[in-house]
Amino acid sequence: MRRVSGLATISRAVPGAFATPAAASATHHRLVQAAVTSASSSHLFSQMIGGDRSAVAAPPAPYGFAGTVFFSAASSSLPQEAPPAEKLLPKDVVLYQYEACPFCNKVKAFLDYYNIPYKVVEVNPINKKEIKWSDYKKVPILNVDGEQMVDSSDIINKLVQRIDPGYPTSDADEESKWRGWVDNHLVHVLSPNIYRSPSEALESFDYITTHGNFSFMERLVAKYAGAAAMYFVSKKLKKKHSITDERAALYDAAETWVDALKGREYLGDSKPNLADLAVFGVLRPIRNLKSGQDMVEQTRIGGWYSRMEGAVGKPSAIKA
Ligand SMILES: N[C@@H](CCC(=O)N[C@@H](CS)C(=O)NCC(=O)O)C(=O)O
Repeated sequence: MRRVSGLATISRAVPGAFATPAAASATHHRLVQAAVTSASSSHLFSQMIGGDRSAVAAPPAPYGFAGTVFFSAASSSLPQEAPPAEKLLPKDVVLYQYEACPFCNKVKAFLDYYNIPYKVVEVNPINKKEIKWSDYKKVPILNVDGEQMVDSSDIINKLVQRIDPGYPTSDADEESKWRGWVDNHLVHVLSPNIYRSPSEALESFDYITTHGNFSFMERLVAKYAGAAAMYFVSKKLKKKHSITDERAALYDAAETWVDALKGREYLGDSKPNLADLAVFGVLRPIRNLKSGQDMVEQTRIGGWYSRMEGAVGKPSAIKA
């Protein structure tokens, strides 16, 4: 059972700490994106590896992405501002992850959107040998030029300040509030949904074991034992988070998010902000599961989700 619970990667919905808010203006975002695009095309096009990794259909391991950001786009920045100082560019970014982990996908949505090149190490959830070197026993772990960063929201907070020191920060703004909602509410709705019934639990574990780092035998055992275990665990999680009807809670969360957009393309207005990236990131692993399909069919979230897919792009990565 200990081993099985180690496989239940999606069920670990631990709220993250928050710090970086951001009422980043559309202008600010445009500047960031412009710099990213120019930097990425000039430095890193050669590293681009194509790869469609839409949730279930994705190939087993990581892909990476190419690009690079880094510059200081302070509020006074002009579009023709010089590119970021070379010293701000991360040279080596490695993400230790589970492919189906919502927190890891949140970090990846950020890296992909900002075209930060990264390598991915798929961690075996049973023995975790790939992260034996670290005292932190969860994923994601991001190594940025040798510095270990942990906890998805903290990672994003640190990265955004590093690549874009002018990014507005405040604990009290709309962006911060919705990032908190992702970690404190949305993630808790996911597990009860993807393990709702025996068939959905099996579908989820088929995805997890197909895309995760398992040995042949682990994969066989985990698919069925994991699905069975998580079916029961999800009922406990439901209770713990006071969820009575898990699908209703998922639809409600999706509608709540659409309401938060107030008719805007993104929460960040004409460009996604960190809250858009967080919601998109945690939903991406479930999008092609039955729960994600139901969510898109039964709520108004589909339009925004498709825009996010376009804005973030298809993740591709370099396997470390
Ligand atoms: N607050 C953390 C939560 C991370 C987390 O709970 N990750 C899960 C995977 S989704 C994990 O590593 N659980 C421990 C395990 O699998 O043994 C974050 O936002 O990064």
